[in-house]
Amino acid sequence: MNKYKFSDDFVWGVATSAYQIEGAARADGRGESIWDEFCRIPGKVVNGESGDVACDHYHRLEEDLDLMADLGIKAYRFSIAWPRIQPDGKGAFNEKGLAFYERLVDGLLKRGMQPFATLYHWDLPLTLQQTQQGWESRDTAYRFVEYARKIGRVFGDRVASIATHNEPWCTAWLGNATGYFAPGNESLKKAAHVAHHLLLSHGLALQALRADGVTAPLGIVLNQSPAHGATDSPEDQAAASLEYAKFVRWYMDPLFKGRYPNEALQWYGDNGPQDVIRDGDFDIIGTPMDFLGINYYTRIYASASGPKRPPGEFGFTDMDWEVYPQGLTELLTQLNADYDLPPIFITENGCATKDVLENGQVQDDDRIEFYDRHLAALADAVKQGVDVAGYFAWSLMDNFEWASGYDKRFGMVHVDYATQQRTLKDSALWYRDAIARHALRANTMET
Ligand code: IFM
Repeated sequence: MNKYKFSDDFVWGVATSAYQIEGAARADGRGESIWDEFCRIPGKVVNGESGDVACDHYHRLEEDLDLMADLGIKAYRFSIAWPRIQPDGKGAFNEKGLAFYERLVDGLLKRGMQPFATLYHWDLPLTLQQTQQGWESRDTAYRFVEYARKIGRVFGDRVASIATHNEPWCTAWLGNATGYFAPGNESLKKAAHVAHHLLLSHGLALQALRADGVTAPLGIVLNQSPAHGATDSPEDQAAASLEYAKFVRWYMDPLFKGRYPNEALQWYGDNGPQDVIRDGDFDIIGTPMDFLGINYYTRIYASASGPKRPPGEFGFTDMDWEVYPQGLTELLTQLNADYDLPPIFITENGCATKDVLENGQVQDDDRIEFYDRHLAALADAVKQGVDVAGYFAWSLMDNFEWASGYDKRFGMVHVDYATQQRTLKDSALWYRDAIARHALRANTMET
């Protein structure tokens, strides 16, 4: 028996999102999103870049699907751009936008890959932001349900799963507390209100999709990390506990326990969600899910005396995030102990590295090492009883990394943005091999 052999039905996938790869920002009736607008604000995105063209995936769909099939990918996690489907976020649906995702879903199925759809990966139709302050408004949750139901009606019997939201923490916190992401608000209260409406929209959408007879498994995707104090001091330990409550429990507790964590509520004080919570909301939010998606990149390293650099035993990525594979095992076993969970998918995991394309090759050994160690950490969690059904590498290809523009490369496929040429990095070849063998590199295996 080798130590890191995965079960035959383990889902090996790759992930992307619409705004980060599609480009074709004005094609076929697509409406504008808050990210189109945000990218136009000077200073918000590195080099003033945007997703206008990105990887031009919209026009290169067949080529990209072939590439995935050649790698032996079993499942593809993508997001649907709400502004392509419903340009103003309410009212008429856009048949041409739907047709693109029909080609995508059918193209995956034809090639034997499972489509894992996400409804919202941050590209809110701009009209909803301009006319009703986007997710600050409870009504946006109902607009989301309308859009979700349309997707359910068209794709509900063809996709392998539907996730409502990708990383609501990013939408709420980075978009509304720090202003680092669209729409660029800097208000704690707005962030708390937005988070509540995102959770509400998730529960409402699940109920509506089920009532409509959608058979695909339904869930949500959360970005999560374990939190460690920089020292054993009670102050640092308390700081870690608070960060965990704000980052992980703020979403997990409402979804699985019907409340926000007190520790974080106290920290928010008057800026919390209390003004927008209505009777019955937690029952809606807690609607049972068929799966939970977890995106894992690094751990939280907390100190009561301000930011401290973690030790970085395995180094740091090009985002300057600490590589901390064992955090994935810790996170998964902790969640398993704290909540009554449905099956889990690791819906994103990966790293940005400084890749160089030379003689048609990208030697991204650090990325291979990263994937290898994290998959081993995942396997350790499975051994300890956590039900993990699959893993999606972030990302299939280099793409628009939000406020970091095109500077940060997360792909296992290199994209030359001037020519749109795709080149398999060494990590893609390694992944192809891992999928074929259902196992990791020889050096992490116990024979
Ligand atoms: O690129 C992002 C993705 O959109 C959401 N999860 C984290 C990735 C890397 O930052």
